[in-house]
Amino acid sequence: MTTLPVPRGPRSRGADKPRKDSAGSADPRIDWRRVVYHALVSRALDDVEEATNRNKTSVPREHVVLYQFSARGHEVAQVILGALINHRHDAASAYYRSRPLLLSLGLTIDDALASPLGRAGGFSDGRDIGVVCNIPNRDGPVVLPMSGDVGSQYTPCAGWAQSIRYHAQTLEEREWDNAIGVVLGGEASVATNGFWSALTIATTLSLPMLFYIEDNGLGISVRGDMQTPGGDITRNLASFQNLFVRNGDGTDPEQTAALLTECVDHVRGGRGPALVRLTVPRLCSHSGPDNQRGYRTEAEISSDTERDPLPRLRSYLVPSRLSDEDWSAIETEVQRDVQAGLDAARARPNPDPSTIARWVYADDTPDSAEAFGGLSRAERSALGGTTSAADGGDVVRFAESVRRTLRRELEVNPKLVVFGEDVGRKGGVHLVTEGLQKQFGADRVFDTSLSEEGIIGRAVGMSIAGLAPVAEIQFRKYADPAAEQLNNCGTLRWRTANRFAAPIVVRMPGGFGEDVGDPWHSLSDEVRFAHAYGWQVAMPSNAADAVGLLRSAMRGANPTVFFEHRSLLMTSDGSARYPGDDFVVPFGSATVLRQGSGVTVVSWSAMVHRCAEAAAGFGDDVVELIDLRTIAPWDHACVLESVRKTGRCVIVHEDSLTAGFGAEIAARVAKDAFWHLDAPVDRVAVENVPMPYHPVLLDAVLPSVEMIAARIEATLRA
Ligand SMILES: Cc1ncc(C[n+]2csc(CCOP(=O)(O)OP(=O)(O)O)c2C)c(N)n1
Repeated sequence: MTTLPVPRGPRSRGADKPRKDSAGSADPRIDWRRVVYHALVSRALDDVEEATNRNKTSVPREHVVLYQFSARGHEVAQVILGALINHRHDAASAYYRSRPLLLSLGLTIDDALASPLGRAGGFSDGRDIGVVCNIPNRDGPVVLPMSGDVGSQYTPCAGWAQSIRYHAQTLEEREWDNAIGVVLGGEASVATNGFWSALTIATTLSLPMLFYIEDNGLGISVRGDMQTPGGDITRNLASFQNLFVRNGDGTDPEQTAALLTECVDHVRGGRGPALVRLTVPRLCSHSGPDNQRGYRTEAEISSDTERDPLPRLRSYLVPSRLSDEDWSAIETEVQRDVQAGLDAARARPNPDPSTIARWVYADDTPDSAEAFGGLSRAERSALGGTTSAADGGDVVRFAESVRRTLRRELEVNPKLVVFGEDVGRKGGVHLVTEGLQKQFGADRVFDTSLSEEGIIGRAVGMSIAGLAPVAEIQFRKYADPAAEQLNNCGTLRWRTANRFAAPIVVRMPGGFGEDVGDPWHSLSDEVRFAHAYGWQVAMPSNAADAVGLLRSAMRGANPTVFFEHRSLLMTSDGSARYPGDDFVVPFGSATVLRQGSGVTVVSWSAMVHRCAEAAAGFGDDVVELIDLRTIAPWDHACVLESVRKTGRCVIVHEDSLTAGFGAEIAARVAKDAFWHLDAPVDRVAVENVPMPYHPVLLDAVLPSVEMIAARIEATLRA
């Protein structure tokens, strides 16, 4: 990974020696020449993009920005903030209007212009909107990968802030001391789940995290008083415990500098989180396609224009701190640099379509670059693992096998952390993590606040900070509130063209319980994760595979959903011989549980046991039973080879029939083994109803041994 260049722009002579004069903060961290330079660059970039887009008909199509977002009006405050994000392990989690901040943190003008044009290279290699940026800086502040969803920037930043403490105190890497996480958001974003989830995490744990709210009064067209009553989040948070709150005018350079230094010093000094709201004008439409004339009056637009922070910055600095000539010289330099950047950006080639499938998953070939996030390749290979199960292990329950595997990984990997609701003191509602907090301490095995978005977003931030988070979602259904973070985690490597990755492990109990079900605790719906980009999905049917797959995930480079079926946790069905402390099962390798030449039965998780019972009724060489073990990736080679031999295929799963994962397998078999088929491919699954509570109803919806046997029989006769 190359180190990014330091921001360009003139550095004031003597900027490190504070001068106490009437204009200009005396804080040596704020170099006003650089503030001017970056604020003017940002404005010039918006000018170029907007002018080009306005004259669409007269410029070549490839020079038009397809999705343009301007930061006009937000520049000065952001660039002052950038001057204070200066610790090697600081991170900023930003959003689409944050380009001024990024310029001050090392975004080059070439990249800033080339990416909106969708050119090759840059922070997404043409895969993402140009203002959705990232900076994987290993020697200075990092900009976490942004996302398009408003509010999703908050909880990963809380994860980074918690990791600062973990690195500094638990791992005793003292160079992390006094680092901070800074999250940027507009005033509309304070209405999102992510904002409140991160605020809860940061304040309950007293994390080094600064919330920077830039209030331009509009969320596209909706006014701020729809996002928080009265329209001022700081008034409403005035009594929030453990939060230092400041409010001010983001167009006033002196006030902005004073408020930001006060907040940053508070957070950096270990006194807990802070939130600052700065009012700024939005001197533009929301985005290129938006015509604000429909919802803003001329009077509103012109009153915002009068609050333009750039003339105010000029009159603040000139003549007391900069001369007229100084200012003009910076303007000339900006014009020159932006023109050079534009030429360089336009000269870049388009991205290469043949590479588009790269980076959905990790490429572990030694010559491919390492992404920022997760364990390094060297750390993972030092952990190793064996695919041979140890002989003579004792028979363990599924729950015990997961606990032992977590315990072992906590022992050998100091970067591993285990967390979720009730996971710490209680040991989890399924008792899978029982005793782990006592053994490893509350910094490594901990309870979280009740927010699944917080659990997953925090895990993403921790993973990017180099830790190995293993999060528990208490029941599969309760992953619903985390859908946005889960989806963004899965696309993270791809959309940053391998600059970042967050290989988190998410343990998720679900499916019907022993004799009981209901629509909340018994969902399986694993197909959703198989459909999501970038995820591995493990569906183990027994304790030995659970050990191997969970370890593979924890030592791997891709995010993984690890499904713990409730009916297997404490039953003999789920039990198996413990396969050893270093046992791994590779993803995408099915196991043939029973050989046969009459019909192939494919299943996974709890249904494997019902299939095995049904298969036993057909004599020795009839049913070939395949336990897929993982559905993303899934072992098509094994299934196809078997179907080519048997000519018949029945797929059995607990998830709903319609668009369940069986449909994917059936389609593949129909295409790639068509000429070998002697009967239609059949699927046995729940008939598209939610899981009911009463055992009588539960039995009526779940595929039973008898039902599976009948369908095997019918397929054999067809
Ligand atoms: C989760 C989500 N919902 C809706 C949108 C569409 N959207 C994009 S920006 C925006 C308004 C955000 O306003 P604010 O947070 O105040 O930031 P500003 O654009 O004013 O800087 C909306 C509704 C989105 N991107 N993500």
